[in-house]
Amino acid sequence: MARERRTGTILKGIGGFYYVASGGTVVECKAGGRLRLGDRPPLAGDHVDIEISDGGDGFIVVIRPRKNALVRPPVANVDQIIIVASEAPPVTDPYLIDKVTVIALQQGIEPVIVFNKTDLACSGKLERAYKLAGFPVIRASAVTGEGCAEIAALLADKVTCFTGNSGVGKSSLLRRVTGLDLSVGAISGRIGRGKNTTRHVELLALPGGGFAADTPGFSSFEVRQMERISKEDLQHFFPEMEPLFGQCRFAGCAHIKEPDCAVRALVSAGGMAQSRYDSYMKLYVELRPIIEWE
Ligand SMILES: Nc1nc2c(ncn2[C@@H]2O[C@H](COP(=O)(O)OP(=O)(O)OP(=O)(O)O)[C@@H](O)[C@H]2O)c(=O)[nH]1
Ligand SMILES: [Mg+2]
Ligand SMILES: [Zn+2]
Repeated sequence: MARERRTGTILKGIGGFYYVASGGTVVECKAGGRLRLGDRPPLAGDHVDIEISDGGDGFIVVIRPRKNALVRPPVANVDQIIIVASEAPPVTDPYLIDKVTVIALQQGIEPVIVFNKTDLACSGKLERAYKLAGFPVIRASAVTGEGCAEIAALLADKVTCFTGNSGVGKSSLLRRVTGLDLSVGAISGRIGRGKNTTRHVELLALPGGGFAADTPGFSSFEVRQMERISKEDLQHFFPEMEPLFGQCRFAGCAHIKEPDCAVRALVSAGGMAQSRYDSYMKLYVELRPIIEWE
């Protein structure tokens, strides 16, 4: 029956069809019955085996094991998340950056923080906070092109999600870096819709290899993702705390108000940004305790 069997990467799923990048083309596929009805439906970013029938119809027959999967935006096999932030309006709330870095690290995804709109504002304050934490930081401007070569180099052969509060310049940067016309998109013409909708993820096949998703704002990183993290695990997703483990007076120190806490001493000494520590405390209160009554 099958004319041809191939492998590929799902760019987008919409209305029961999946658009699979395979060998330089995009094949419109349906999911085989078992996959469609299973509790793990195909996601953008999935590596799949497809079969193309004599009539030219594509079917996804196998989803390869995922190295990770984000809930919202729904995308699998993500290598890095580029968090776009800005000190010019709309100014980014550092708590939102910290929430995304925690989710990324928990999923084994490398976070990169890009401070955009440096042509308008760039105090360097937030930049220092993230350098202290050990994250890669890039200064950029979609207007002057600052940082764009660096971002382009990061994208090659990887799957990257761009996130950040609305208006921060995600689409502008992606357009400048890749040269792609994002308002049209590689496959949206075929689907017959205009711009990306916020409810769907579309991976763009990049001219230099790799894929990128222009995901909607931070709000799309739903709390559901955080539910898998316990209070006690949270400290492991703040890399600047790591060297201090075992140095607090109490073995089970939560680094909140215990005496002789090495983490709080680090914050006082300027080795951890106050904004990062504030985020830790805020998240600590929000997360569930490690004891679960299930
Ligand atoms: N001055 C300046 N303006 C920028 C820069 N980057 C983007 N802008 C402007 O900021 C506005 C928002 O940019 P977008 O690229 O649409 O922002 P976005 O993050 O994609 O926003 P959403 O799609 O709503 O999440 C536009 O008017 C851009 O022209 C920059 O580096 N410098
Ligand atoms: Mg946008
Ligand atoms: Zn402590």
